[in-house]
Amino acid sequence: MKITDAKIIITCPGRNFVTLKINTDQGIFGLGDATLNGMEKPVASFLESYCIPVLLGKDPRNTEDIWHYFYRGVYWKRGSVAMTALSAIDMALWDIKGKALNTPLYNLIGGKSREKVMVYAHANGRNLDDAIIQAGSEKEKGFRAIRIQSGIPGISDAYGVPKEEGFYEPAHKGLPKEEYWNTAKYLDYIPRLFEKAREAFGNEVHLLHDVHHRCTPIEAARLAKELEPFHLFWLEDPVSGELQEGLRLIRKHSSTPLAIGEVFNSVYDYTTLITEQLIDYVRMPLSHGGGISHVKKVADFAAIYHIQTGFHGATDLSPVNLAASIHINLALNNFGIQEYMPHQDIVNEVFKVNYRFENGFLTIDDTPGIGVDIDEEKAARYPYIMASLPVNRKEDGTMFYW
Ligand code: EZ4
Ligand code: CO
Repeated sequence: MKITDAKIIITCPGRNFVTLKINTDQGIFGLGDATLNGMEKPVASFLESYCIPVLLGKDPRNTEDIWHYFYRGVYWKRGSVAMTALSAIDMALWDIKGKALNTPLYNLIGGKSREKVMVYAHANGRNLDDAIIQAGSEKEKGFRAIRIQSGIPGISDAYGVPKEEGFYEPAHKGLPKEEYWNTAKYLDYIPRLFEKAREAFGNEVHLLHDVHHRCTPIEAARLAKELEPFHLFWLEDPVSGELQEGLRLIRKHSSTPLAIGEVFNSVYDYTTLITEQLIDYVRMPLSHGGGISHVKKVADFAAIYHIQTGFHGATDLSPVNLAASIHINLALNNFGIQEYMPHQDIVNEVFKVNYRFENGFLTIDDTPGIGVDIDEEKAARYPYIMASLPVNRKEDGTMFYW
């Protein structure tokens, strides 16, 4: 079997998605998600100008060797752009493998450890009361787990919290918007939000919260400690994960479970976090973390240290990534939870999906491979529109993590 050609499909049904389509001499094709929010074109360009020419003629069944070719073999390794490209290649090759063997992806990576995948919803409120209302409406839809974010009085933009009703979309059209942040106000507000949430919902639902890397380790330790009485399922990205040792400080002070890794792209971002058991959930998604070949290894490595998975799954990861995530979630023994925000209806006109949400869980059918298809004619109706994630400054103007 040989790779004969490959192409990039960029489409913007409400938001940009980049899809890699790899064709073979046996008429089988595979799809991979190459979307990196706000940096779609650099990934597409790297695939087109370097990866695709290198792939031509290779046997698509050799997923392990091809993965290492683009990771070990290249001199300029890693980075979000290159790893998103490699993720898309790996995903497409596993899709081909499943189709060639006439079996769904989960059968190639261990079979089913469960029939359905627990997911968590997003509730984003303009303020505390609104956040409780939004969380209540997610609960009504059947979700068993809800991430709650809220606007903070005195902070003009809280990341990802829309000012008006509508779809969640942290990226804005055009160049990056500058947002301003005040950690003291945030730290005062959030424990009250979760106190209210437990009053409203009792212990019936799992509650989650995302800090988006905006605390120092000691600030995060205070937050994790003050949230302890409300028994969060997890606190996400409490600090930037760049300094893995920083998590030791949070761990020393609190039993609130921690989740990290949506911006990671290699197992080497995780070695200290996993071996010292400094976190409880790995979040590095298939589409940014090296695809199925690599994320499966990270998940297995985490399992040895009693760490579970909770993969990133916001709407800027395409249906191809979500479907592939469901396959791996079905297979892994140490699956924890999957992030899930439904895509807009027009996204599901372009992508034909094979998964379904019901009562707080996602299921997938047994179509061979990943099981998602793309309608290229419909994709062409929605041309690329530049959009960027915001940058974050402290109130005095200092550039800050987001
Ligand atoms: O900020 O997907 O946990 N989920 C998140 C997401 C990410 C976006 C970035 O593109 O933090 O909302
Ligand atoms: Co996050």
